[in-house]
Amino acid sequence: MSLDINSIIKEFEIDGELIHSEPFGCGHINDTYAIYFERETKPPVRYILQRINSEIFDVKKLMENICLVTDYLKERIAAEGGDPLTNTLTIVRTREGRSYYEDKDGNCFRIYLFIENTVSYQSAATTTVLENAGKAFGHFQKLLFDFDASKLHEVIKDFHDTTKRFAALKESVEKGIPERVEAAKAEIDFAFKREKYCSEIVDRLGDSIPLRVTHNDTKLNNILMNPDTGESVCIIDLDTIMPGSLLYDFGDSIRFGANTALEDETDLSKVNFSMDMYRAYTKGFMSEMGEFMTDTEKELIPMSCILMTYEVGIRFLADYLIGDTYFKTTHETHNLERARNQFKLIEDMESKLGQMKDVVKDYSL
Ligand code: ADP
Ligand code: GN1
Ligand code: MG
Repeated sequence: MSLDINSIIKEFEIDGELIHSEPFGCGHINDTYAIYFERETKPPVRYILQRINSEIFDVKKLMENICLVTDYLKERIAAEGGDPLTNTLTIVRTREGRSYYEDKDGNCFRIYLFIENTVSYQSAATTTVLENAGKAFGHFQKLLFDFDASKLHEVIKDFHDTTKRFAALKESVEKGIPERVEAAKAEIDFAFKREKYCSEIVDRLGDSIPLRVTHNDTKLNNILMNPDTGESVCIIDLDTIMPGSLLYDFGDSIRFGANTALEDETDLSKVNFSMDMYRAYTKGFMSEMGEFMTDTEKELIPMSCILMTYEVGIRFLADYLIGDTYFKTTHETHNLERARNQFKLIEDMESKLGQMKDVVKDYSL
């Protein structure tokens, strides 16, 4: 979809003339653009403009969550001596003081300050980056420790309820495009054989696994990092902040960051689970959150990595079967390839589960 960016930006509290805009980043959900404005001082100032995916999100509720959380984080960040303008997202308001603008066709747009001098990694970078990513998400959990979870809307219902995700897969197998169901026989079989994983976290949530405020989409490319030091500057993509389990965040980071290849790599010989990356992330995360975690949470860390990889894998697979309605794709088999990639990673993790448990013990002291 091509956007009339000029007519969108005039709704927002931004001065100066728009001189350039370009699609930006590699997200699977929103349409993201960098937009550049001329200023008296050089270079031009840029912002992030996003068309929020209103097919999957209730935008009003989502933006209420983001406003509440970023306001809270800004206070906490200032109190610990950080910079509230770069260490969390800043929403640019509309001229009417709203956090987003909805056009006459129901398209919803928001603008964030662009956080400069940062990179977002698309695949496993170095152990230093992974250790810092672990620290960053652990610290993020810590900052939100006392945030009242009841204030937040559940923006996507049952987002990490793997049992319901499995039920959705089954339905896609029954009602999906027959040729695609046929083409994905081996992957469907792989997923069905592992149904037992589904209940590992969700059945204990709110019981031996505390309900916390979690990010729920902790891909490495949802952290902006300092390219020189590899340290985290800002955690972004706050769309899915909701009550959840710390294990969701841990497992999701590992499924992306400890993969030796990109998430859509089709040469599966390149897709392996890196113990070094896993160790580095565990070290960083536990240095921030270890003392606050329950024994059950610690015990389930390795399983959470398998589980979150499984959950995303079956989501890619289900989306392929029903004709790619959710994740952005560039070609017909894209979601199937992504599912295969995740399943290869699961096999590798399954063979290393014992070692993964030992690593958690190393950092639990
Ligand atoms: P999606 O939900 O589609 O993944 P994101 O909010 O993660 O969308 O944004 C997509 C990409 O845009 C990010 O991975 C990052 O590279 C970039 N990005 C998003 N927000 C900012 C920001 N405030 N400053 C700089 N880059 C950003
Ligand atoms: C989506 O928005 P993005 O690209 O960071 C998805 C995650 C998946 C991920 C798989 C709201 O993340 O749940 O794990 O793709 N986000 C949503 O790459 O569904
Ligand atoms: Mg993202």
